[in-house]
Amino acid sequence: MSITNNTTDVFEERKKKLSDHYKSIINKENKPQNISNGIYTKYQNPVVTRHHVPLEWRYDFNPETNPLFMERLGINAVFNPGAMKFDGKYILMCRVEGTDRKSFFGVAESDSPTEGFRFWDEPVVMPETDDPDINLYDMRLTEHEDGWIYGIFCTERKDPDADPFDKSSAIAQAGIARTKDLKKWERLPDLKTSSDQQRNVVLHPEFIDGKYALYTRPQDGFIQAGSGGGIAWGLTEDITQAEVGEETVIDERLYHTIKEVKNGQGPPPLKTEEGWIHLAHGVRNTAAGLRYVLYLFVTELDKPWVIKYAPGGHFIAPYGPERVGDVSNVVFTNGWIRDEDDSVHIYYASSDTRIHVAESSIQQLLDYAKNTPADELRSAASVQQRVDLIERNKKW
Ligand code: M1P
Repeated sequence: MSITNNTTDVFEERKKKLSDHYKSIINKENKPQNISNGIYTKYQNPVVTRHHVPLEWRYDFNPETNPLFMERLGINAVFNPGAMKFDGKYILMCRVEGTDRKSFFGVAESDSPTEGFRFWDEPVVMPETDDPDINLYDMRLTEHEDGWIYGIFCTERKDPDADPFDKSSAIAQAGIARTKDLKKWERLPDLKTSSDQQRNVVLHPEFIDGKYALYTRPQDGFIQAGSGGGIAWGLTEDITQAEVGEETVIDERLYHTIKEVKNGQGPPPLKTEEGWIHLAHGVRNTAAGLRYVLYLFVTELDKPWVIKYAPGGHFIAPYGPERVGDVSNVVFTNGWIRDEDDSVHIYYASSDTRIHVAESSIQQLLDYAKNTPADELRSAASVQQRVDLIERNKKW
């Protein structure tokens, strides 16, 4: 098809072709991968990609103003979703990134946890504070026992103290909003902490001593943790004027581990009889740049800030095609959904580009947490763990 054709034909042909492609994407079946490690099963196809974004969000459908049916507002990537079950549907609060690099939130919904996700008709219109966000992303959804659904996300603004020629330095802080229906949002003031930079802030779903509890991630720099020690914990009396005075590191970054450079809490933790299951990301540096993997740990039921089980190594890492994308060698999560039958669907993004799902259960996650040896921080100790396993296996 050439643009020298009759423009009415071009418009109709292009619209049909793109609509057919969109339909094929959203109706694509998704099957579990054949081989799994028994801890979780990854699915074959991504569950949401930039191609899932409705054409109405991208194209001008008026033949007079867009005779060639050209894209007007492109989408670069869809990743890092918050997740929850709402009205019986699986909901992904996706980070949608336009070609202008600005992220915003869009809800994708399905009857199934692993396929059939479709965006709602319009993206989320998030109110701004007096200090407008330049970019916002990575919402964690928490159904709090106070009755609200909270969305805590990163709000990014230019560093006001940056040198005039420095067009990159930014300040990241935690934006807070709440809703009852995921459509109408009440924006609350941003979280106040003493940290220069805050990303990966997550609201704990229950009150602790009558206070709201937050997982934070203090950092000195936008990229570098500096003196920031890891995932921290803090309390605030009033979520409508949220302020955390003291941040206590509960899961520190450590030399020669998967969380050496930095880490961050993923979704809100899942409550079980044996404690709270947490999923987080850990970052290390390599000659090819930062590598982001996911890891899991469990905290005490009555003290969610105290670690009970810390299995060594990564839980999910980027492999195969997941390794390639806008920010390669990254997996990141901020959403999972636990069902009534205790199945757990973990939504993770690869390389800041698309969203995948891995299926597990509370039973599998607890078994993994309790029976995977901790990282003993030396090669010789790791070899001994493996030799012990081989030795025990000789009896079988
Ligand atoms: O690019 C990888 C990830 O980088 C950031 O995570 P962190 O704050 O731990 O460095 C986030 O911006 C995240 O969105 C992104 O996926």
